[in-house]
Amino acid sequence: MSIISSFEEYKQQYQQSIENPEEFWSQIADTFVWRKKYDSVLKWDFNKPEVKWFEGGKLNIVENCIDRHLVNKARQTAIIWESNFADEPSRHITYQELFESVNQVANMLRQQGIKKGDRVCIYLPMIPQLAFAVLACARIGAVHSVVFAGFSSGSLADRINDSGCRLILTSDGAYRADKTLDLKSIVDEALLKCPTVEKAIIYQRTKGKVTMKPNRDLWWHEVVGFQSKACEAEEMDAEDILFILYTSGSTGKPKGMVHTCAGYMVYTNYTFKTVFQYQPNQLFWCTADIGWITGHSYILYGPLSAGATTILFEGVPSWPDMGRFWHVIEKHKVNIFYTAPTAIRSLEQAPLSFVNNYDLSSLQVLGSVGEPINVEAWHWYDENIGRKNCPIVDTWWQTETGGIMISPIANVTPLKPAFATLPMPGIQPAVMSEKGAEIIENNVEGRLTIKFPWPSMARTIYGDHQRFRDTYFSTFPGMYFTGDGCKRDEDGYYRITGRVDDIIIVSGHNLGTAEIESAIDEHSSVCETAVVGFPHTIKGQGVYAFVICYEMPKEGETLRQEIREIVSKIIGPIAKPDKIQFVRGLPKTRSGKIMRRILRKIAEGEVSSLGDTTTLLDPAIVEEIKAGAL
Ligand code: 7RM
Repeated sequence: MSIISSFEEYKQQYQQSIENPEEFWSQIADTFVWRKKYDSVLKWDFNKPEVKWFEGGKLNIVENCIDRHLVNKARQTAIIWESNFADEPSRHITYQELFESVNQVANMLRQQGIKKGDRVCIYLPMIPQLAFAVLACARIGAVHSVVFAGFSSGSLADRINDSGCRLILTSDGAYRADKTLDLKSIVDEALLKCPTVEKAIIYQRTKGKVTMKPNRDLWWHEVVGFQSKACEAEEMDAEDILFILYTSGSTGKPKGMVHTCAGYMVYTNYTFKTVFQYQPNQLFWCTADIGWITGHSYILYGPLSAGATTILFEGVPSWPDMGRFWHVIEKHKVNIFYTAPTAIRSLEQAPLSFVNNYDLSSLQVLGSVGEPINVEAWHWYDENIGRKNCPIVDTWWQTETGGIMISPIANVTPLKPAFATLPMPGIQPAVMSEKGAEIIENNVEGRLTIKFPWPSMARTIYGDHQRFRDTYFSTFPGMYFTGDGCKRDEDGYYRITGRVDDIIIVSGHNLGTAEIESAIDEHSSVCETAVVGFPHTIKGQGVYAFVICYEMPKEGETLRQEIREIVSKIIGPIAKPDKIQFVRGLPKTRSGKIMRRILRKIAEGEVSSLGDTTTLLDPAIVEEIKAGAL
């Protein structure tokens, strides 16, 4: 499969991928190491739903991520680890070293009785051992379930129990900016409620005091260090489970999304190389945590299967100061930088000197993921970080999709700020009306579905296939429903407007909250906004905006008036916020997404029943917003 180097080529390849998907994907699959070649490329039935890619094929994803690179790249750096502490030396881990470290952990797991198919929970900070642990599981065919090391003991216990993990890999503590989090005590509390966990392996990161439970807890350095550096990889079927990753559901019970070996490998590798136009010897940095799908796919599996050098960053963007990202880019000469709008908007609040102190000239491509990026933040990123010299790939995808679905291809797709632009080859989006009919024309708006399978789609929800079907395949029978709303403009470009449960209907007009937010963000005093609907006696629903300003306004009325005018100008008078509350922060999930469910309750005046707020980044901010509600 030739790489795409012009927009013409993209269009041609897209066409081919739709006309003959099996031929298209088998050409890409043939670039990997298979122990046995697959018998069929694709079998599918979205009504069940059942999807099988590369059935009959046998492989191990770690042989593709590490072993095959040892011939030419044994001494090339696979992972650069950058500490939470700017003055702690970074670690350069070569492919050879990665191979040996992964094998030692894999041998330890086998010694503890972990076999193919067993579930292993990984609850570790962003340290090299997290990467070793993930790949070690994959090497022996154990199913990894990474839980972001910031979740509470209750959330951790729920996830462990849902998939029946037999073992957990964790650490004494985690550093987060100037704080230390006692991971081990969180694990201890969780494990009181987790009967399936037989062993806990503890890595020493913070050297804090921990209590070790006899017969259950083992120190990492005591059980890993002496292991052999060679380890036979398990032979896996293409459709064997590679991992489970939990994503929050609307009901509160997290969904264990199941990803399988071959399809996930093929698609994350393909999209990594295509979207970012990755070239050998470039340095790639994705700032996500490995606890999220973005980290799984674009810190580990995508870059490593491509033989790239990937950065693993333990720290936060704002500490020791707001220049940390830019410092790391200068220090390592990062070429491709992939981050989230929430990070961009928070760094935008700092004086520009934090950016301008650093030499960012190594940057060639910028990426964005996680939320719609508003036009204003897009321009800030383009001008101040990319110096108008780097394409921005606004990549739309989900935990469920495994890899990037709709996105520009760097230096190939003509960009439009805030548009995820066009589908990747092989991806067939459809815009659906509320009544369930596909809208064929352009210049439309509706619900985003995908009508044909792609290799890295989730196969089920662990232990609950019925819920998988109900959530994703029943709204529009025979199609995968993303839960997102979108617009398709006159050029066929997609703009994701947010979750459809984030749509407000004002006097019969459908308004996407993201669109209103983007308009409000255009005001020069506004840093970030969250918009929700609230019951309105005349209009049905009214628009309630929670607004963060660079500086808290002393007298809000003038600013409120200006904000209303901007919205009126950009979208129309219908979208003007009825209520504008200035806040210092917004309730966010730990991956940086606004929890509109909570804001909606506040806007509705139902403050007594906010539901579960334990997965919030900063629960205190909710109290503050409640107190100031209009
Ligand atoms: C990768 C990831 C998925 C949801 C998705 C969207 C939103 C993600 C974009 C975006 C607009 C984007 N997985 N989303 N990327 N919206 N533009 N480029 O974030 O499972 O955690 O979230 O995130 O609503 O459905 S996720």
